[in-house]
Formats: sequence, structure tokens, C-alpha cells
Amino acid sequence: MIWNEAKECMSRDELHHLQGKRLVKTVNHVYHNVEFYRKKMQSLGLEPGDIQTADDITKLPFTTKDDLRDTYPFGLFAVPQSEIVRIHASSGTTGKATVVGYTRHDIDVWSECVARAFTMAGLTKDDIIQVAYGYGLFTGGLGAHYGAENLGATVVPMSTGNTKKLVTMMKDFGATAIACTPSYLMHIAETLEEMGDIPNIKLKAAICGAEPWTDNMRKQIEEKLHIHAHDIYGLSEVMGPGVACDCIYHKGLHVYEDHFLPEIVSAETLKPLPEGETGELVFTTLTKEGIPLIRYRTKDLTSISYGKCECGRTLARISRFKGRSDDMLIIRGVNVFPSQIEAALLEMSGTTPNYFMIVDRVNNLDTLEVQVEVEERFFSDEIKELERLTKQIMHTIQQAIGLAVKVTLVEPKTLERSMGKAVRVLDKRKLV
Ligand code: DLL
Repeated sequence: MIWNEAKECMSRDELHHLQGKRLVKTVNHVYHNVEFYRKKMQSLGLEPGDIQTADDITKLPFTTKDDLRDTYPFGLFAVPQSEIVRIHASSGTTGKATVVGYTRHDIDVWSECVARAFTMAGLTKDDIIQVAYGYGLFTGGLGAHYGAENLGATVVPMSTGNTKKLVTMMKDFGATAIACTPSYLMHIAETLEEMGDIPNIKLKAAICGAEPWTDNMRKQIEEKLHIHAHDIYGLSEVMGPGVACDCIYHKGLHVYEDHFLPEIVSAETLKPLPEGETGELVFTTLTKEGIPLIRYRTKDLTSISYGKCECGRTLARISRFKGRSDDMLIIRGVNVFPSQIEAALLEMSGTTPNYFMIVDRVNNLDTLEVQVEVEERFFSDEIKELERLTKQIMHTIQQAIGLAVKVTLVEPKTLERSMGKAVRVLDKRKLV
């Protein structure tokens, strides 16, 4: 039985009705308790009564990360501080942290969403789940932890930091699932290989997210570790991990639409886009009390489909993320996403998804160097073989992104490994 069939398989009409009811409640809540929203709505001549159904969503104003920063730390909270039982924050690389607060009810909803995501990945109370997202202000560790507990599974709160210890415990405890970033899981897989321990583990599933990864990377992880790997999405502003997750059919990530109302809009015009078109993902929270958000612009680029999935769920699906609009590099006028490089490398043999991009400007011209880790054997073979592979990689990347690149091959395990969100780009143009 699907763990939460009643919520995940209701008809689209029932869901639409539920979303409308919850939207009305949320709009009233923010209008009466958050000055920022009251003023914004008043400036548009809107009153809570103007919002009657989920279709009225487009009347409402957008919220951005800057709005959270401008009201730092607690300006968008909709309940007294005494009702807040937890704070999380994302530091970001620039500017002030964005701070979010949860009521007890918010924590309950969050842990239920994550438990539903784990269920989608086939996990039950009988599983032993190692949580290897960072614990702390980042939502990954505690979010996954509470979800696993809600499911009734046995949680091993590893956090990040000591990969050998993680691998030893994975083996000794008979862990059946792991939750961590996909790049960290690749590093864990390398460590398991080095220790000769892949045959000694009982892992059957991984729940990976917090950064973009390609479907080919998923398949590579699955083959290497003989597991199923699932994509889990979320962001701290909206809740944390567990806003969406993919089921065993891997045909997009199911959004928990009973709690979050998704829209896809054009990043330029902010107008809603039709089903199937790629644009910016926008969320309105439908049940959050602590910091409800109206039409929050995630900057994440994806498309949505409302067709019923083979798994039986009626929840809308968003496609695997290409990246964030602010991760996109513009090199010599061409838009490039790091995930395009990863996809190109994974189509070839002899390469690994470990790469690093260096963007620079020389004599007013943008340059792109891609450092790629390749298998050991290329360094012991004849130099000609290395040259051939360099040319082949150069050609494949060039085809994928439409730009000439310099490719530098490096030996295995040369590039820095990440235990959290991987850093894949150094844009030297920003340093001058
Ligand atoms: O990364 C929450 C999370 C933790 C999600 C653990 C999944 C697993 P933030 O630090 O606020 O929260 O970063 C949110 O990370 O807007 C996306 O750009 C990116 N992101 C998260 N999950 C995915 C994913 C957490 N599955 C930002 N695929 C989001 C692609 C993802 N990008």
C-alpha cells in the first residue's frame, strides 16, 4: 500500500478544491499578521476576500529572496516568536542570511512530507537510514532526520565530515538507505570501492538532493552501488527537503501539492507558462504557519506536468532541474549550465562526473577551461591516448554547449570532493 494514498492520489478536482480552501486561509493569515504582505496587497488594491479559489493565485504579488533579506531576520514571520520552535537559515554566498521559522505544526507537516518522500523511494519503518546531509542551520540534516523518524525507520544521524567512519558504520549497522547530496554519494561510492566494501553493504536506496544532478549520474550511482537513487527537492524558504520527490518510475518529481501550490512562470515576463514549458518555479505555501510565502520565486528552472503517473499518484510532476537561473553562466553570450557539462561527460567512457569549470576573461574575450578527472589507465598509457581523449572530450562538450573550450585532464581524485553542495565553477570574471 502507498503510505499516504489519500493525499497523493486524490482527483485533480478534489486537489484543486483543497488548494483553494487552504490558499484562502493562508492569504487571510498573512494579510492579518505580516505587514509586508498587507502593504503589498493594499498597494494592488487587493483584499483577502478577492481570493476565493486556487485560480485566483495570479492576482497575488510575488515574493523574492531579497524580500526575506530586507526583512531580516524575522520580518516575514506570521506568528509570535513564542510559537516558533525552530529556526533554520541559508547563508548564501553573498548578502545576509535568509532566516525561516517553524511552528510545531510546521515541523509536523515537514516531517510528514519527508516521510512521504522516503516512502516514494520504497522505504518503510524496517529500514535503517543514514542521514549524511549536514546538520545545523542547513535544512538537509534535521529535515531528513525528522522525516525518517516520522516514518518509524531507524535513523543514523551521521551528518558530514568523516567518510571512512560513515562507510564503516554503513557496513556494521547494515544501513539500507542513505540521504545525502548526489556529489557526496559519488565520493562515498569511491571510498567504498577503495575499501573493497561494496559487496559488504546492504544499501538499497539513496535519497539525494540539494543540488542539480543529471539522470545519467543517477544511473551511474545506481549501477555502482546496486541501489535505487531518488531525487528529492526542496528549499529552506519554502520548507526544506521534501517539497517534491521522484517515485520508482523516475519521470519527474511529484510535488506535495496539498501543501505547496506550484506555478511555472516566464522569468522575464513573470506570466504563467503552459504545461510542459520550462520556466521559473514559483511556490505558494498552503499550510505553513511560521513563515507562509506567497508566490515565492525559487529561481529554479523546470517544467510541470499534471498527467497521472504510472505509480498511481495524481500529484503534479516537475522535471529534473537543469539548474538555477542564477547558476547559469553567460560565456561569450552563450548560456551555459554546469549540468550540461556533467551530462556530456557521463555520455562518454573513461570520464567521471568529477569536473571543475574555470571561466576567465583574457583580452576582453571570455574563456572556459574544464578540468576533468579521467580513469587512471589514461595516464599510464601512451601520451597519444591522452591526447585523443582530450580532443574527444573537447568535441563532446563543444557540441553540448556550442562553445569552444579548453579541456585539461587530471588524475583520479585530484579535484576537491564535497560533502555538501558541490562547487563546480570558479568565475574569475567576478573577482576583478
Ligand atoms: O538544499 C534543501 C534540501 C536539502 C533539498 C536536502 C534536498 C535535500 P537550500 O539550501 O535552501 O535548501 O537550497 C535550495 O537547492 O532552490 C535548488 O536550487 C537546489 N536544490 C535543492 N534540491 C535540488 C534537487 C536545500 N533535487 C536550492 N535538484 C534550491 C536540483 C536542488 N537542485
